[in-house]
Amino acid sequence: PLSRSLSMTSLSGVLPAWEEDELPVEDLLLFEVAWEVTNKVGGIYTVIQTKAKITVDEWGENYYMMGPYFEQNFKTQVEGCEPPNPAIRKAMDALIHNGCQVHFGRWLIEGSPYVILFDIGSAAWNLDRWKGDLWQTCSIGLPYHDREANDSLILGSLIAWFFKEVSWYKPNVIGHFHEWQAGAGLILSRSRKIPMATVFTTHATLLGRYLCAGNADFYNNLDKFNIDKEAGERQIYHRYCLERAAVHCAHVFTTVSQITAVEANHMLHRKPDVVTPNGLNVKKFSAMHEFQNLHSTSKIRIQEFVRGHFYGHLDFNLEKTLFFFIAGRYEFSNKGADIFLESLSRLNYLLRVRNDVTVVVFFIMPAKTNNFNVESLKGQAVRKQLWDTAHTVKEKFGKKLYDALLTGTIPDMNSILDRDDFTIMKRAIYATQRHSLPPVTTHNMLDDSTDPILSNVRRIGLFNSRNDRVKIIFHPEFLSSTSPLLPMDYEDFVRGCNLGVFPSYYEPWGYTPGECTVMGIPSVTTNLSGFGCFMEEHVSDPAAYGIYIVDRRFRSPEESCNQLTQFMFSFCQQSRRQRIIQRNRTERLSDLLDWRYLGRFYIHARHLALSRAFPEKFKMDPMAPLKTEGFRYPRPYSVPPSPSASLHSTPHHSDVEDDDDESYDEDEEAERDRLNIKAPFHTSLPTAVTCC
Ligand code: G6P
Ligand code: 1S3
Repeated sequence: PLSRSLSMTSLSGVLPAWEEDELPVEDLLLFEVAWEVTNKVGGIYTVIQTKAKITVDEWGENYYMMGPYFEQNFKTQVEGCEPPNPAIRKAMDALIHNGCQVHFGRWLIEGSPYVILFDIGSAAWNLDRWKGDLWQTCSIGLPYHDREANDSLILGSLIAWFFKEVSWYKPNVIGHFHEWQAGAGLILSRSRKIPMATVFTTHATLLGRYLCAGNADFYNNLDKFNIDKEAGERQIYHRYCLERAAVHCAHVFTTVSQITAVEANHMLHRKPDVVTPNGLNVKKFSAMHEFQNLHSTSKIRIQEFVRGHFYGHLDFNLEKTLFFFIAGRYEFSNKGADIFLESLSRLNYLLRVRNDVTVVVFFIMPAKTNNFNVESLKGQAVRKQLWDTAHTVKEKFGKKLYDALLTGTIPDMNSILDRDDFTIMKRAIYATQRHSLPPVTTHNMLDDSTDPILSNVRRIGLFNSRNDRVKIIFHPEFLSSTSPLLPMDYEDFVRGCNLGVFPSYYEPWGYTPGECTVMGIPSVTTNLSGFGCFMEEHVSDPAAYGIYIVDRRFRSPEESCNQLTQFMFSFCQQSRRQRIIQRNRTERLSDLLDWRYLGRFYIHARHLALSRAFPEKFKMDPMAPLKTEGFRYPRPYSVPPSPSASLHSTPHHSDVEDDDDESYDEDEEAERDRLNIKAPFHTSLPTAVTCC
């Protein structure tokens, strides 16, 4: 049993002081429940996986994550062990003795949190009974055919049962449930009056996602939707009921951004109590320029791939080629791939008329495929052959040169290569001839004719022809370092790119631009994404820091396309030195996205839940809620007031592309900015923040 006093001032110095005299808390346990614990499906996995370290640091042995058991995931990610807490062991045994399999171990990620994983299949024989319980308790009926909803009910029933068993030992329990798939556990625990504090976090609303994907003018009609009817028409009424019931049963309801808070208020009819923005586990390098060096080495690897992919058409200068990318779940319009393609066609026109830069754009979005296509694989094989040929000739040349020098002569350069050497070189060059254009997609698509990206590429005519200054590569599979085509993992790939472009229409948070930011890579986001709004709130002149925010809220799609085109075109007009300086600024924002700063909002949500569930034991000052408002990164020292002007007048502006001595002015600027900016977790929110 633990003995823990809730003195939160020691954690962050931020939260209102707890009345410690009244809070000798014994046996306080935190359980975090999500479908994505050890099970990567989407963004929630990133949240819980990156947050684990700070939560373990705070809670130690009293923190447990709970989710579904999948044999393969367990074998590859979890080290099985015995639960250290007897209450947990006994609760697990109660389920196991009734035929339900429960597994325990340490998740092998940073922080090594304990995980309790429930085998859905082993308990499936209870499904009909548990469906009956759900119906009796809250009149929610689950249809036979919805496997995902049925599985979430099994998980929820097992978890509520587990909490019931734990409650015999009378600990103080906090259950934090993520997203509707974990909602049943919360609903059942509350309806069975298990004494525990509950938090429910939604990372998106079911209806919001569906309505946006259906091209509704969502944000202008938030208050006009008949939500029950909309859910019914989309055949998600039962899921929406689970989600809404969980939201209303929770002591504390949170969501990941302000924009989703507004959405939740309309779609779920409850205003979130706390906004819990998503953070990352930021790693700082001891050498300040290390991330720039990593950009350089990763970029070289991408250049190699591009050399192969465009063999026979390499009539553009790779030194003047920029790499843009979009990545994520393949939701064509929700993720903004529609306006991105439209803007690329406009950018292509502008670059053809006014610039010598080439842009290679990667679309990394998984779709149904039948593996890599032959043309893409051949490209890499041809590149390899050219490399081998060059290497062979170089070796022979080097040996002859060496022999000549040994005899004290300078060889005749015209005869140092013989006919055979020329023959192999010519044969290698002939092999690079191709009769088709470099392929747009790297894989054989199963739905080639109806695929939205390919259909739009056909419409705008960006076929990688010689005249195009914008080239497209659609890689419809997530990246892997074991790929025979582009052997890089996602992180290395992002580091090697110049700009991430994420012009989402529906994006409750959006990890992709955040991941770019902590690696010092500029990105485009929107004021409809949680991340974009967060940056708008906390950074003066985000574009100067390499965060371009497209207005998709108050402008028409046409205007948003023009704005996105303009952002990309301005980016292309920067010199290398300006890009280097901008990357340094981007990277400086990473403190703002660090869980060490953002974790405090989770702490606040938990405290609020405790004070609501057990008001006699836990008290909070209701007049001092934690806010994210207040902190703002000032405009970088050297940037003039207009963001567009800032692109052309950063210090020591040079148009010379290979002018990449980054040491002088950016260090000076960094020093000035450091004096100007107080990193957020050196200050204490909400009162002692640095304001502009
Ligand atoms: C980093 C490296 C430089 C390199 C530059 C390329 O800053 O430290 O040596 O020249 O990246 O930047 P670019 O924006 O052209 O990819
Ligand atoms: C959701 O995942 P998504 O890509 O379906 O949750 C993520 C984590 O909170 C969030 O970043 C994203 O915007 C949501 O959409």
